Amino acid sequence: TVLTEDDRTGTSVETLRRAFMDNLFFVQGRFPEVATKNDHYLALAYTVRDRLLLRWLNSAKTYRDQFSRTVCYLSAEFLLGPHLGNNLINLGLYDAVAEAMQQTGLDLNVLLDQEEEPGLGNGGLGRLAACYMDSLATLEIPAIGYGIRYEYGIFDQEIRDGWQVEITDKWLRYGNPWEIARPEITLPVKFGGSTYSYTDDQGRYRVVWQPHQMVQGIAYDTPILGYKVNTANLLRLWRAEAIESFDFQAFNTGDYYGAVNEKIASENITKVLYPNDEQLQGKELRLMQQYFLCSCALQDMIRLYLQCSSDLTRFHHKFTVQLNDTHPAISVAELMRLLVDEHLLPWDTAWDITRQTFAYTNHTLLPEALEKWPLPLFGSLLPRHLQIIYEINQRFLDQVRLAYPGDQERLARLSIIDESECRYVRMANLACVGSHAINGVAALHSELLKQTVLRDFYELTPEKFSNKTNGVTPRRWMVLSNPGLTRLISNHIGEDWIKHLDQLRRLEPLAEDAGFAAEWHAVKHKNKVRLAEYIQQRVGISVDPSSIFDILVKRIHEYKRQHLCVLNIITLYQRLKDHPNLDITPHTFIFGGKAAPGYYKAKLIIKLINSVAEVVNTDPTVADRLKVVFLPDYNVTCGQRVYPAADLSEQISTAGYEASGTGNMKFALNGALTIGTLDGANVEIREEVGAENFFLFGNTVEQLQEIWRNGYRPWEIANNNPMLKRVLDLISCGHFSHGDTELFRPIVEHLWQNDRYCLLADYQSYVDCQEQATRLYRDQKQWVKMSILNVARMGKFSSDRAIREYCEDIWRVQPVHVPLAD
Ligand code: 26Q
Repeated sequence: TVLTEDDRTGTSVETLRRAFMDNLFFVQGRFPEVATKNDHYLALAYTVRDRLLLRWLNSAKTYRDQFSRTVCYLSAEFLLGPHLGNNLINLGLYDAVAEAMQQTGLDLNVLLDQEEEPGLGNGGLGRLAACYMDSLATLEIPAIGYGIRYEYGIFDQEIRDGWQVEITDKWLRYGNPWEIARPEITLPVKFGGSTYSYTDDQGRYRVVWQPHQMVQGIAYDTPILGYKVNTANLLRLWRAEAIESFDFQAFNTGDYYGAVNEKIASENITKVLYPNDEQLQGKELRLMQQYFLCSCALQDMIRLYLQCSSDLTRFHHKFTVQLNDTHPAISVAELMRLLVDEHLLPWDTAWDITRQTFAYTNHTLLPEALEKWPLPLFGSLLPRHLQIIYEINQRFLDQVRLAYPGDQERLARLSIIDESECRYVRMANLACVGSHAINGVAALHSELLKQTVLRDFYELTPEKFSNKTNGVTPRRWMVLSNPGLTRLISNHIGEDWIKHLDQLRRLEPLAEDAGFAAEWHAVKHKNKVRLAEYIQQRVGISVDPSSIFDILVKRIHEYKRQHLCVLNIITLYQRLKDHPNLDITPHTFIFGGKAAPGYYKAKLIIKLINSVAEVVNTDPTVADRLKVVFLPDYNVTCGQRVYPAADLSEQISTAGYEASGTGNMKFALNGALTIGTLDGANVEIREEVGAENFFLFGNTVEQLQEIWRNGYRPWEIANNNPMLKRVLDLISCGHFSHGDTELFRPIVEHLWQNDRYCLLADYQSYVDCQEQATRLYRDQKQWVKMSILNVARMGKFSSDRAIREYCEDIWRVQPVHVPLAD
């Protein structure tokens, strides 16, 4: 018998083509002759979505029937990147759909380019959450990601006259086919007001929170499919809306405009994602966002729990909750409030449940980046939570006093309330006290955490601490973005590596195979040609695909030291000016990254890069040997073009400042060699790929500590290094700023006088290492061999490995297989 395929679930080319035409007509409402690119994109997205929903509903049913233990990943950011291509890869339908589109006279690549990426994150932390959602689904772990559905994500970046200009990210403008609104899943969230207490008729002490404002959270669900499994997990993002209850109307009697204003105020809560450097203090709306997320997420979990059981004392058996940094740390107090005030559990029972529910991941060592909220602000917005935090703190400090009698200073450091100058709530302390597990994101970072920012907590409860080195998903960051390399690898070792990245080891013997090396080189070259075309089209600079592509893409921050890379570029430029016939390796430097809108120095670094680019790119003496490109609006989509085309990956942060880095992993997995410091996950990457396949430079954490202990004097370094001094002077004298000697003064002056991030201390080592790397690049045989060995040994950095470790050590959760019922 011939089974006809269902148009909504079938996977043959013919069915996909028919389903697409059907959606074009009945969803988009278009005849093919007049359909736009966006119509085509949406028709295809809905075609793919139908196949997703089949798996999603089966997953949900399986989990519900089995009351499966579920991971909840709480994060203020999920930086997903475009869905279409990734879903096609994970469904195993990429080639079939490409074929179906071709038969329809369309180019799948053009449709893929139509998708506006959901930029619901700043950078590493948000992207990590997205990689982890991919791995959770691929490993068949029941999971829910809880986040915020920002109406405007991270701003779009334009470069005007070399400066960054921020443009509102209207990502929802043309609709979002990947989400399903759930207007029936609506939860109330309170703000402000006051509390009162009384004793109820059963003699229980009760606290009532009478809020000043109430909003509702509405769920928007996006299915997250695993790779070639039926598991599709839930990403549930919340949008804030006004509650128009009868009370609300009565309250505003006769004041229609007042009522509308309250509506607008409520909806502001999920309007915009905050960039990550903004001075926290006084950012009331940010605290509202964080609490809004936590309250919605925890109420939702309790709602789901009560559908199957009425015994909340076992809540932590059903759910385990990971806090992605301290942004959702108010969850600790919120779960206590829900359990004690609303579900009437005794404090001690609630506290046991709470601590067994939460685990906390720290992503930073910068002390000034630790989240803290002024008490008056906190108390006026969340009066009940402040009481709860006081109670938690009092009980906690009683224990500390027992452990360390008389140690007042330690008590003050451990306290959730900072009483030093102004009073603050310290969110990291709250997260530590309220969690059963605490982890850093790379081995070095986890060690430094124990020695510095979380030292007292480590000494108190060492058993809570562990390391979980970050990872990235090979599906998006290799299979989707680098099809050429994926094909080459799979032709030689099969496709298992996509789910078991350790298998890349099987490439090692091929590093000696000349034929394989030639193919490897050809793939890289093709990727570089493609990036060169994009650069030409985007910024009008022509770059030579056989030059070394030396790439630094990440958020702009002083500790990441983009300007150290600039110092080396000017050094090279200077040497070429001094010796016009100098035989250097043709070199293309490519930068990308956004600066937080309020971070002036970071924006000035962008201006510096563009100013140096302007001079270098138009100077005939260096023509064709040195090019500098700043790619505007670096985001996930741009990353997918950039990583596969890199020869050299710049990972040059000051040792001890980059918690992990994940771009470093994406580059190395795509065959770039790394020039880097012993910082974050660089340390482990070097360990894995071998010191001989990694360009190491710069001072170690210990050496830098020593330098500061002895009194760091950057001006002495500059005065004793003629080339460095010339480079700094060249910037100061206005060579890159049309004679303006003021423009870059804040950068250069800081380097001379303070140099907090030790650029000058690492300068010579960096320049030497750069030279060594570029010289080696001329030996293409050797370079390609090192590139192959890098990829072969990068298996550890799959997010699948990271998620397995979280599952075993922290979450104690197991896979649940989802069958496809038809
Ligand atoms: C906080 C308060 C108010 C407004 C914004 C923020 C905020 C938002 C985002 C603070 C920090 C962030 C993001 C931090 C981040 O991305 N950290 C990076 O996390 C990666 C994943 O673990 C690491 O690889 C990077 O090393 C780390 O810098």
